[in-house]
Order: sequence, then C-alpha cells, then structure tokens
Amino acid sequence: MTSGESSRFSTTAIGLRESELRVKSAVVAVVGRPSAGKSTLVNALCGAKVSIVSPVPQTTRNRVRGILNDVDAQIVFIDTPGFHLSTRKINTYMTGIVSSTLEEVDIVLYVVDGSRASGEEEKAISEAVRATGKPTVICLNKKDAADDVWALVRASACSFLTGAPSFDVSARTGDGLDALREKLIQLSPDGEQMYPPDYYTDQTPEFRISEIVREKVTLGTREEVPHAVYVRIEDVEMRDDGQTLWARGFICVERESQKGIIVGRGGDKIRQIIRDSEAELSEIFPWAVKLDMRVKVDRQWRKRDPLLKKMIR
Ligand SMILES: Nc1nc2c(ncn2[C@@H]2O[C@H](COP(=O)(O)OP(=O)(O)OP(=O)(O)O)[C@@H](O)[C@H]2O)c(=O)[nH]1
Ligand SMILES: [Mg+2]
Repeated sequence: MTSGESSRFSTTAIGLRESELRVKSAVVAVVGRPSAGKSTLVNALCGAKVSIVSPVPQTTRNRVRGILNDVDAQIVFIDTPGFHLSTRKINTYMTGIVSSTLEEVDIVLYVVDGSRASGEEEKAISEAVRATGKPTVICLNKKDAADDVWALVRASACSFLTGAPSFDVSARTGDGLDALREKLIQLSPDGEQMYPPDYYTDQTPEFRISEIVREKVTLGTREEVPHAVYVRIEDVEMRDDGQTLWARGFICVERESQKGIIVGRGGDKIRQIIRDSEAELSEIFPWAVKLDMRVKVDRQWRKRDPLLKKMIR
C-alpha cells in the first residue's frame, strides 16, 4: 500500500535492527522521449501497476515512484514525463521535472524506443543525461516490435553516451528485464532500505485515483482531448461498512465541446470511464472503490502557473 511521503524511514520506526537493513539500494531516474515505454517498464520492473500507460505521448505528467524489492536490494524508480522539446508552458514544467529528477538520483535509466528512429529529442536527452556524470544504463525498448531501425537507434544512443551499458528489452513481454534488473542492482551502492519491503509505491490514494481516472479518459478519447484533461479528487472517505472506499472529484477539460465528448451520448462515455476506473482501483486497493466524478470546464488551465506548479511535481 501507499504512504504519504517519500522520506527515508527510521529503522526503529519499523522495528528492525540497522544490520538487517543493509542492502544494495539506489534511486533511479527513468527518462526518455514521450511514449518510449518508461511507465510500462517501471511497472514491469516493480511487478505492479505503479504508473499509468497509454499510446498518447505525455501520459505521465509527474514524478511517479515505483519500488523494486529483491532479497538483498531495494531500487526506487522515479518515472518521469516524456522529454519533449516544446515551449508550451505545461511542457516546460514537465521538462523541469525531468531535469530536477536527474539531479536527485544515484543512477539514470535512459529508455529509448528502439522501434522508432532517433531525432533531436534523443540528442537533447542524451546531453542532459551525460551532463549529470552519473552511472547510466541505456534500455532499448520495444524489442518485440523491432525492425530495421533497431540497430541504428542502438548505435546512435551508445554513441551519445559512450561507455554506458545497453540492454535490449521488451517492457511489454518482459523479455530482457532480468539482465537489466541485475545490472541496476550491481550498480547500486550499499545502503539502507528506503521503504518497508512490502511497499511498491509511495503514492497517496488521491493521486492514484486521479491517475487511473485520467488513464481511462485518455484511453477512451482521441486527438486533443487527453491533453486537455486533468483530474482533481476532492474527498476520499471510507464508508461505514469498512469495505468501500468512496472518492469524489472532477474531470476537468478546457472546452464545452470536450466536456460533451467525455460525457458522451446520454452519459454513456463517462459511465464507462467510471466503471473501468472503479474496476481497476478495486484491484489496486484492498477495498471496493466507488467514484462520484463530474466533468467540468476549466478554461485555459494549461496556462495557469499556480495550478501547474501544484499539479506537476
Ligand atoms: N510493442 C511494444 N509496445 C510498448 C512496449 N512498452 C511500451 N509500449 C507501448 O508504448 C506506449 C507508450 O507506453 P508508456 O509506458 O505509456 O510510455 P511512456 O514513455 O511512459 O510515455 P509518456 O508517459 O507519455 O512519456 C503504450 O501504448 C505501450 O503499451 C514494448 O515493450 N513493446
Ligand atoms: Mg509514462
């Protein structure tokens, strides 16, 4: 389950002796172009759904922590938004998250979509990664969809980051992940467990709920709509029966027309989004989850600094 904070736990607080907590331990930034498969990879490495996934670029907007617990290792992955060269305000916030995450971590895991030719963005990310001087692992992803560009993309990534080991994987099928996991553990310094060993993420229930709802909206709509949506959870409450978690909130869009698309004919679309979200959330949490979501227009939200500052962290 989740805790509210990402801070290190004191050994006495969880009742273990210091000597029992010495493990290989590292914080790893997961960075790369939008849609490279970073979130799919973090989920696969952690063995649990930690971060939302969709074919729409820039699905991830925040730092999302996922924890890999092994017998003698604990790795905390920080999934980040896709690095996208754009001057739009929201993109500059997301790129800022990538840069600050690179500064905080022990190791960088640079994810490259091996099925897609490299471009200016790969060059810019590689430069940002190289500038950190931190141990870096290149992960060439989507091996299951590899074609003639694969070898070229690998050569190009390795030439930008000379000396960094590279791994061919499919985050979707799991192919190649054992070797990648081993390498990351090998590079990790000796240290303490940062979280109790049964934790796989540190996200708050509000954040998890808002992300799953946004994922279902993203998967159920097209074109500009996924980018125009944010989800705000106002209240989360345990029902009296102690078995049902109830959450109330808003799906916010920029325009009336987008609201119409999400509500759908006779409310069909929003009902489906809620059903799909409740089904997945009820798997994630140890309780049934019930949602009360309204769709609301919040014009120009992507241009408002105070909201973006609060939302993109
Ligand atoms: N064929 C194939 N598709 C993959 C693989 N990994 C991810 N995908 C797909 O690629 C798309 C993007 O995956 P995400 O994990 O959301 O990518 P991301 O890098 O987190 O994207 P952003 O958060 O938008 O930056 C989704 O449709 C995934 O199902 C893979 O190994 N093989
Ligand atoms: Mg992502």
